[in-house]
Formats: sequence, C-alpha cells, structure tokens
Amino acid sequence: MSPTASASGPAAPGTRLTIRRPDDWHVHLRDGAMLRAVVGHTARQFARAIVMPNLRPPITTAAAAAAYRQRILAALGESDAAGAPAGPASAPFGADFTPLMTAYLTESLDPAELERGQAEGILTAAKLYPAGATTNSDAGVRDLAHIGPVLETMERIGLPLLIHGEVTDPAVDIFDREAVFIERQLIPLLERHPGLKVVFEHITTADAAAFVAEAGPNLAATITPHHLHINRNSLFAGGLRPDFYCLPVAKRERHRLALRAAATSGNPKFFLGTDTAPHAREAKESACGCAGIYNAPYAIESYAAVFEQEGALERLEAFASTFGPRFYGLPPNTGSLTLERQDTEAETAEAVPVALELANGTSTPTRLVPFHAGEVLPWRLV
Ligand code: OTD
Ligand code: ZN
Ligand code: ZN
Repeated sequence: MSPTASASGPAAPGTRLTIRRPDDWHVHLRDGAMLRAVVGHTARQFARAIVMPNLRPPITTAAAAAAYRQRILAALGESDAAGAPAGPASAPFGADFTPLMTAYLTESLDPAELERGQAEGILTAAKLYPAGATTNSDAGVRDLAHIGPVLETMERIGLPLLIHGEVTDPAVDIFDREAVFIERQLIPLLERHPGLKVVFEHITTADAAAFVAEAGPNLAATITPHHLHINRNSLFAGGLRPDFYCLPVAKRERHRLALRAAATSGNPKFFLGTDTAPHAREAKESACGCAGIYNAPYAIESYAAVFEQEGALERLEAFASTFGPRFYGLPPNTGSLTLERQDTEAETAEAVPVALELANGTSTPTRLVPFHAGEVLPWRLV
C-alpha cells in the first residue's frame, strides 16, 4: 500500500494505491456469447474467481465443472486474441486468471461426486440455492434435510458450502427473507454441521453481519460492492431503476451502513465477492426485468470508493486480497494491482460509461449497463 494514501479524507489526485492482486469470491460468468463478452472484465482485476454454477442446466457434476472451466479459459483466450474488447475489458492480467469451480447442490446429488471433484482438483466449493430463491435456482434444494449426506461429506472433506441465504416462503416479506433464513435454516444447519466451512454469500442486512461476526471461525461472508453503495430507495429514485435490482434485494439504509462497517472493519470473516450478474440490457429493461447487477468492469474501483469514504483505505487490501484466500485455505496472490486517485471535479475525470457494447464472437455485441453507469469514481485502475 502506498504510504501517501491517507486513511482520513480523500487522497490527493495522482495518489497511487498498490495492493496485492485481489480475488473475487463470487461471480456469474455465464456461458457462450455472454461469457465471451464479460470474462475479460473479471480477469483484468482478479487473479481468481469463484464461479457460480447457476447455468441452464446447472453445473452438478465434476465433469460439467471441468468442461465449463475449459470454456471459460477458451473465452478468455478469444477475448485476448480479438484485441481489446469494447469497454474497459482489455486484459493485462487475463492470461493468468484461474476460475475456481463450484457444483450446484440438488436433492439428487451423489456425495461421491463432490468428493471426486475435489480430489481431482476441479471443485473448490459447492453452492446451496434454496429452490426458487434467485436466478436459475429452481433445481436447488427444497429442504436441507434432504441433503444431509452431502453436507456430512463436505464437512468431512473440507469442501466449503456457499449459501444463498434467503428463505423462499412467499409469506415472508422479501426484505425479511435473509434475516428469517438465519433463524430458520442457518442456525440449525451450523448446529448439525459444526465442522462445515460456510460462506454466507452477498449479505445484505445488519442481522447477517452481526450473526457472522459472532459465529465461530467456520462461518464467513462475502459482501458485494452494490450492497455497500445502494439501499432500497435507490431502486425507486426518480422512477423504477432496473439496473439496481438484484437478489437479495438492497435493504434499508441502516443495513447498508452495517455492511460498510463490517467490510471495512478488518474482521477476516468478511471478504470480497462481487456477485457480478450480467443480464443483457433488453432483459433488465423489460416488463419482468431480470435480477442482477453487472459490476465486474469497475469492481475494485467501486470497493475503493467505499473504503475511502469510510476512512479505511488501508484495509482494502486485506478485504480484497487476504481474507478470502485465508478462509478458503489457498495462498494469497503474488502479483499486484495499482489504483490511481483522479480529480473527480476535473474536466478530464473519466466517468463510467453509461452502457457497454461488448464483442462476443457473434455479429451482435452484448449490451450491458455497468454498475455506476455515468458516475465518476475516485479511484481508477492503472
Ligand atoms: N443475484 N442475480 C443472479 C444471481 C445473484 O443471488 C445471486 O447470487 C443471477 O443473475 O445469476 C441476482 O440478482
Ligand atoms: Zn445468491
Ligand atoms: Zn450470485
């Protein structure tokens, strides 16, 4: 970290901040043309990423995860070969990007499949989607009691369980579904499997932040950039804002503030996971718009803005680059990444594009609206 970066108040324009190269512990890279369009954005910042398995059909076997990993690496090669893809995707680091694969838990999954996938070096974790909780989760788990043997195996072999923590009971208000999940599902699960490593993904509430902070060392949480920036008012600011719609949905301001406190606290149980979830602009801006925020293009810049605003820039590196690998039992990266403070008031300040048209190997580019569209972020990747 640059000694000139100030922990109190904004840094002077031109100040540089160098951190160990970060990892993203929660991404949706999709497949096919969308994969080719987006993968460079993640690879240019992050050395590794935990890749979510919610494709159609979902990734439920080690073989499917291995094949998907090959498609990701091939897509990265193609986006490099095609020169700089439109937007900020030119991938200075792309060549050494490692996708970390996950399996999608279903009620019919054979525990031996996970054991084999881990032994073969294909699977880094498995993902629990309560059926119906989010995009492509209908094949997920209806009742945790139905996957007891799977969870026992994961506990025994040390394969982390990544959880989308929301109840799906339609009688529970959507803004309460995470807090209710803790009481109804998570507490009993942790009691049944005290040795299981669990990541409570994309937490959105003060309840979740407090629960994770107080729980034992086997429970950690990822926090997205968008849940640190927006609250539920943002969804309706001046009209309906589909680009701020994601699951779990943003909550009240007090929850956003609690997440900021957790992320910048220096507590190793909280680490970076963007939950970047691209949907084509047409699919977001529709009568039934898809959930998901595309934050990969400016992810580290987005987090840096929060850490600066909280006077905690000196803790960005640990959150982004140290705590995640420590929880997963992986070595931290050796490379580095440098950000530069820009003068946000200057005419020359670079704004986030209002829309991206990304090359994807077909004749029609993929149109996406990046998180922070049109905003000037204080820190830019060098
Ligand atoms: N949330 N969208 C998606 C996934 C996430 O719950 C999530 O992890 C998606 O589109 O895959 C979203 O809003
Ligand atoms: Zn989720
Ligand atoms: Zn996700």
